[in-house]
Amino acid sequence: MVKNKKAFITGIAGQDGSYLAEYLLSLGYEVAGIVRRNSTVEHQRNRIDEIEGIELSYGDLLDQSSIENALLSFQPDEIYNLAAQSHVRISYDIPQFTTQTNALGVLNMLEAYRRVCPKAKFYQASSSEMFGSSVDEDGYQRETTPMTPVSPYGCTKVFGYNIVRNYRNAYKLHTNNGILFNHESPRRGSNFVTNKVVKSAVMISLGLQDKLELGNMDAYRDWGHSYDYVRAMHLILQQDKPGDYVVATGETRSVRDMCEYVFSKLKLDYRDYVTQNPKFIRPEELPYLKGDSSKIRKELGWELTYTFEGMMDEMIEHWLEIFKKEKV
Ligand code: F7E
Repeated sequence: MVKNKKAFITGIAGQDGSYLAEYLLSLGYEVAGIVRRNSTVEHQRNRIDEIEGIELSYGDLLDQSSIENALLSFQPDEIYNLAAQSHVRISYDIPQFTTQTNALGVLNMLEAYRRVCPKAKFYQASSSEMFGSSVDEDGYQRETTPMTPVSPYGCTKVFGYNIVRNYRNAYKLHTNNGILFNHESPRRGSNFVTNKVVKSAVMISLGLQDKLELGNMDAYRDWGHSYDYVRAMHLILQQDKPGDYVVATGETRSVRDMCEYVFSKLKLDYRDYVTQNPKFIRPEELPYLKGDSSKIRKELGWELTYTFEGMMDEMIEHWLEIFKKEKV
């Protein structure tokens, strides 16, 4: 009998962790993950409550013993390190925690992996935020674009990216970086801009809210769907040789364009409802992202299944269903 592959996921209760767990279970994997202890148990596992067959234990990237114990007992073939303090603006409020988790946490994961199960393959959730203010002359960011991060979050992710490459070369480990551009879904936290806009626009359309306050509406982002991006993570770990891959749609839109699309879908004009609040403006902004994902498309055959419009429509439907039920 063929043995099922085993995948270990940190950040399994997050947007990407939940899609990845579902996807790997559908491929016949055994899936385990760690979650952090939280005083409100009820909301902690919302995204994975309905998914059957995940083996969960308490753990934290900053608690080396918890990672080693989990890896020792599960003995994974693949490790996906998705756990992070992932909010860029909040990384200014809690820069030290962000650095401990996103930088030192990656090192802790690599050390535990190297000691306990070095034959496994390792995926690190690296980010387009690492490029910061760098853009190639043709208007894209790609694997070779210099990294000049413009946020504490971006700086921590550059450390994670580099230490993953260092462990690959120094210890001949199968460590990989997915450099993922923004990716969204109905499971995105509603303090990220896409889901904040969709949730508020739906509430406004149903008479449940009057206005929406945003920060910089002239920032451009390359927005894909989390489901497509977790398939990329899995593809990256199916290769014989480790590597680093940009995952992006290659399209860019401003926050303003995104608002216009969402509000007009709900037969509203965003200019009647959206105002700017300096509270949401970042001390230093990353103005423009557009990724060139030719490498993963050519080498690994990765393809998108969602368009931007399809993804936003799915998010609108999600919130309409929730708030219409609440109204009844
Ligand atoms: O902001 C602008 C904001 O918080 C997008 C994370 O997954 O992607 C994400 O980071 C843009 C920025 O995502 C509001 O200034 C305007 O320009 O949705 P966001 P992000 O910062 O790009 C990267 C790739 C990651 O790795 C991160 O983990 O929207 N914006 N007004 C706003 N943003 C928020 N959150 N709230 C506003 O009111």
